[in-house]
Amino acid sequence: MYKNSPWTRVAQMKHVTFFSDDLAAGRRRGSAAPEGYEALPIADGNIDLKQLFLPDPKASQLLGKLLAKIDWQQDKIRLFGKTHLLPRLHQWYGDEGTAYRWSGIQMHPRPWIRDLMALRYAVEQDTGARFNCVLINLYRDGRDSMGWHADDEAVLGPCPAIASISLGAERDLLLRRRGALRASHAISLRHGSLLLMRGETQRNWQHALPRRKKVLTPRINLTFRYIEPADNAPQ
Ligand SMILES: O=C(O)CCC(=O)C(=O)O
Ligand SMILES: [Mn+2]
Repeated sequence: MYKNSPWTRVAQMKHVTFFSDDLAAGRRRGSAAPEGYEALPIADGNIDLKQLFLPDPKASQLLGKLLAKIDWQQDKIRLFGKTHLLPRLHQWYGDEGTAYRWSGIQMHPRPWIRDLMALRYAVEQDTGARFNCVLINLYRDGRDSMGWHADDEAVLGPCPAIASISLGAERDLLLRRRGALRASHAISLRHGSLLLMRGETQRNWQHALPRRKKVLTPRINLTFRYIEPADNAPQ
């Protein structure tokens, strides 16, 4: 059933528990995946994947341009009274009024560059969702990572659509039901893929990008989001 599917890995990964009732519950999911996307059978959320959103050579050209053009920054966060460098670099682009704050880091949007604007329109066309900002992460190699979290900041609204594009090294994205200690799905995110999280996904699930020491090459991930612009926000 899962032959040639990105979800195959779930069954193969020993530390992963696959709740078979997710499949049954998956039938209760809300709206269907956009055309050309494969829906991950999770309960109480919608995660859809298009493996070849950007086929090569487009994906590789974009990877090269972003690696060179983005003014990457490495921020620090405070955890349990200690300051740590984030294990990745990042940058934030968006329309005016889309400042974003998470884990104590305030990001002001840089004005769109042409390649990112073109990508934004392509993503909007393909998914049917609207986006006005993007967080771009650079994982320099498999030692860089992102911890468990949900993209559930209030400015994103209660059921945000988040479009996540991966370029470069293939990495695993883990998903776990909120509160559960173990991952219950792993998705292998390939070069040029687009993963769309929507509906109640952020409310019910967390995701993480774990270290993978064998990965020696960089990966860029872009998550397009929609924030109600600050000027129009209710007081
Ligand atoms: O790199 C990824 O695939 C995940 C990125 C992510 O979760 C985020 O930027 O919030
Ligand atoms: Mn996230």
